[in-house]
Parts: sequence; C-alpha cells; structure tokens
Amino acid sequence: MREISPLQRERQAYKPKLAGVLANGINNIKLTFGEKTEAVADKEEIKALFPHVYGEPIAKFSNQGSDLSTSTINVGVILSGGQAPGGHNVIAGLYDALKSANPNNKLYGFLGGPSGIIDGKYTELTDEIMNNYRNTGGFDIIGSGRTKLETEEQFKKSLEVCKNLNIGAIVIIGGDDSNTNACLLAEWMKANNTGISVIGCPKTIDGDLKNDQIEISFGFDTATKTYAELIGNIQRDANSAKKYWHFIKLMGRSASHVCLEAALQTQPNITLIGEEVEAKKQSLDEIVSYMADIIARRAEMGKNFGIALIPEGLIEFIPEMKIMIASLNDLLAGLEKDANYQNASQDEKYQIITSKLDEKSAKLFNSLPSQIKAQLLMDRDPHGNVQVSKIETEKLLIEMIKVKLADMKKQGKFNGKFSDQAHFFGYEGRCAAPSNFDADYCYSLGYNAFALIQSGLTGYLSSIKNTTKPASQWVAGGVPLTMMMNMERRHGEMKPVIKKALVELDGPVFKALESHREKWAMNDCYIFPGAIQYFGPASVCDVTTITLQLEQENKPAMV
Ligand code: FBP
Repeated sequence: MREISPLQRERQAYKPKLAGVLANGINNIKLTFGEKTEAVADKEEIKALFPHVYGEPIAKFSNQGSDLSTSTINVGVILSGGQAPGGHNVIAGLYDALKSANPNNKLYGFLGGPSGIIDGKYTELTDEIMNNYRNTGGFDIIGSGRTKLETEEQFKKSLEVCKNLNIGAIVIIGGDDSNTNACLLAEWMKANNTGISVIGCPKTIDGDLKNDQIEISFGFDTATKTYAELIGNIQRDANSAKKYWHFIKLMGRSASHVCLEAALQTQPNITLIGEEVEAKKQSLDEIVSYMADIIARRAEMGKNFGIALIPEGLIEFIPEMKIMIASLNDLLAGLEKDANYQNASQDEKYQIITSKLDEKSAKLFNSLPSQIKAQLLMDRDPHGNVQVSKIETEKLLIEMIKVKLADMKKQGKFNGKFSDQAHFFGYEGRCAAPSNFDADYCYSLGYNAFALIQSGLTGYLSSIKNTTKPASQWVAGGVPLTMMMNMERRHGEMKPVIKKALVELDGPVFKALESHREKWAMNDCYIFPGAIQYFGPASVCDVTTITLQLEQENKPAMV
C-alpha cells in the first residue's frame, strides 16, 4: 500500500466540480458550431502548412439533445512539457468520461512525454492507478517530456504504435509548443486518412497560453498561489528582521503573467515586468538604475530592506539582450555540429561566439559575468527556447546594483546598507497539489476532451469558459488549434507555432500594478496570502486569480 499524507488521503476523496453542461453525463451532450476561423497571423502560411485541419469552426456543447458517438474507442494520452498542477485531474476527467461512455473503452498513458508514443512506451490506466492520483500535483502518473513531434518518421512510428493498441484518438496535454505538436500530428493523421483524431488541453503555469477562447491555462492558479504564499512568508521575514533585500525570480519563460499575479497577491516593493521593459526599450543599466533608486529612497527612510520580483524571462525582453540572444540562437543552431566549437574550451567558445556576433552584441556579451555567458550558451530546449530557468538574472541584477550603489555612495546619493538574498521560485510551485480551481478546471478539461473526441473532431483544443463563475455556469467546447498559430523563428528557421499571450500593458491587470507600485515601493503594504486552502468557505477555497478576475470581469479584486 502506498504511503500518503493525511491531506492527500482527504483530497483523494474530493469530487471535482464539472462544467455545468458536462455534468449531466457524457451521453447528454450536443455539439453546435460557430463561424469558421482564421489563424491569428500569417494566415496563408498556416493554411498551406495545415490544409486538412485549418480554419475549422469553434465548437460549443449544449444539453439540447445528444449526438456524441457511443462506439467503443481506445484513447492515448500524453503529458507534455513542464509540470503544472492539475495534470492528473485532466487524465482523471478523460478517464471517467471514457469509462462512463463505455466500460470497454481503454485509456493508454504514453510514458515520458511525446517520446512515449514514438517509442511505444505506454501503460493502460486502470481504476487503481487513477484513484491514486486524483487531485494530486505532479505529472508522475505517466511522466512528461519535451520531445518535439515534427518528422515524418516520428509520425509513422506513432501511427504504428496507435494501430497496435487500436487507438482512435490522442490527447496531448501541454503548453504552446506541445499543442503545436498536437496540431502537426492532427494534420498528419488526417492527411493520411488514419482516422485518428488529436485533441489538446491548455497547460502551463506560465499563463501564456490564453486568448479570446481560452481564458486560462491550467496550473497558473495553483502555482501563483504557491509562489504568493512563499513571497508573503519572505515579506514577513523581511519586515521582521529589516536587514535584507530579497530578489525573487519567478518562473514564466516568455511572459511575465506569473510575476504580475504574484505581485498583485503580495504587494512587494519592486516588480519588474518584461513586457514593460521591452515597450519602454529599457537597457540593463536603466533597470539597474530604477531599482537602485528605490533602494536608495527606502534607505533614506531608514528601510534597508525590501522585496523585488523579477520575471524569469526578463533577460529576453531587454531589447539589446533580445537582439543578442536571437543572434546567439541562430549561431548556436549553426554550431551544433561544428566539432571545432563543440570541442573548444569555455574561453575559446566565448571567443568564437564574440567573433561571429555584430559589434554591439559582442560588446554586450563580453560585458557579462562569465557565469551568465555560460548560461546563455547552454543548449536550447527541443523547441529552440533558451533555458531561462538556468540564467541567474536575479544574481546578475544584484551584482550590478552593488556596483551602482557603490558609485552612488561616492556621490553622496546613497547612505544606506545593501545586503542581498537571491531566490528563484519555479519548481517549488509546478507540482503543488492543485487548488480547488485547478482540480475542477482540469477535470472538466479532460472530460470535455473526450466529448470532443466522440464528436469526431480533430486539431481542437479543449476549452472551458466563464471560469470566474461557479462551475455549474462554465461553458464547454473546443477551439481549432490553427486559429492560435503564427510563424516564428526557431532553431534558425521560421516555424508554425501557437502564439504566446504576453502581458498587455493597456489591460486591467498591468494597470492595477502600475497604479499601486509607487505606493508599494515606499510604504510596506505587504500582503501575506498564506497557504492554499482546500477545505473551508468557498470565498477562501474557490477564489480564482486576480488576473482572471480582472481580465474576465474587470473587478477590482484585492487591489
Ligand atoms: P511549459 O511551457 O512547458 O509549461 O513550461 C514552462 C516552464 O515551467 C517555464 O516557466 C520554465 O522556464 C521552464 O518550464 C523550465 O523547464 P524545465 O522543466 O525543462 O527546466
């Protein structure tokens, strides 16, 4: 018998709330279609690359009848990319829908991410396995991975595996890159008349897989609440000891939603938002000056402590860095098979790189501490992304601020003390036990994915809307994946990918931060949110993120 904590035992008994329209059971759902759709940008290129799944209409479920297929089906499920709280509940929702439709249906979990379907590594999910993972964090039920699905050979191997297991549909649970995989696979499966459909589910703690049709990606709610708890605890420590400046880097590779939400929940002294840095074309030096100024002004008030939140992806938003990183990406893609470069020492590598960069980027690269240089040259992930979680931006800023403050001291502009602590919160939140919101939302996403499959759809993303309302009012349907795609440069080539949603600087969420941050900089308005609550009043346990409330209802929420 597995040993589990008392909380996990209680949580296993939790029955996630289903979106209203799905709550009458899988055999009481009818599909309706909206207008045909277009890609968000680069329409012609996307249409040409996805001729069989492009432009399908938005799908919506109602209870006005029932027209879903009742035939027996085996489904394969893949967890893809970084972990996000609630993934197990997506699988639980899919499993329960599939079994309630027909107990002979089977669900196969492919092991270790997309590579599982290529290599034929799988397990059949059973009641016993599933029950051990309900309402738990993590992706360990079947594991995850970041393999990019794109070659003919990979697709053919996947088809072979599916044929052996008599699989009629595949569900890919992932972020923008993983759902790009889903779209490529759906296109290939349809183009080759395999009869296998592919449905995606929107996952990522980063919160950047969202648009008019997808209100939130799962995991964002739990992860941000977990980080907010930790930040609140540190704020209380800082406010007690009054001796450290805490620099806290928060995950979110390409967008600053996590940092923004955590800031609204905790009200720290400094919050950097990458999208703002880019819009204002701020240089690294300007960011350092902005932070040093707040540190000096607080020191004048006798406050030699504070909290600064830094988004993980900051470095790629600083225009000069962005240009340099884009050149590095192309250069490194070209040097992948260059034995001279691969066998060179670290210092020689820096020289080779510097000789190939333009003058400005070379100068910037050389000005960075060698640790950061090495981190910038690390392998890209299989989708071509820089591994920003490994770049210690918080430490880079601390070092640069020390130099700036020393200079300000000489000029009589800083008379305080600066003692630093660096933190990085990322992995701490990605496998937390899902909040009630994520538990319910994920279960509905998975259940809904099966409804999309039995409607005969392919190349769709499972969509649950109206999420700031009680689950009984949630709306269920599907969004064509091609609708979210555009062309972007990856590994030195233009590729079709799902467009990431960045923080909108004229949107209500950023405006809420902007209107408060000067007050939060000087006064200590810290909020201590405490741990996620699973049992208790709905006003505590079921409340959604401030981001979601502001985006969907423009409600002032806590701020
Ligand atoms: P996904 O986009 O796959 O959801 O992952 C996001 C993320 O958590 C980022 O915030 C972070 O930069 C990255 O994963 C870290 O990746 P890894 O788990 O490979 O270290």
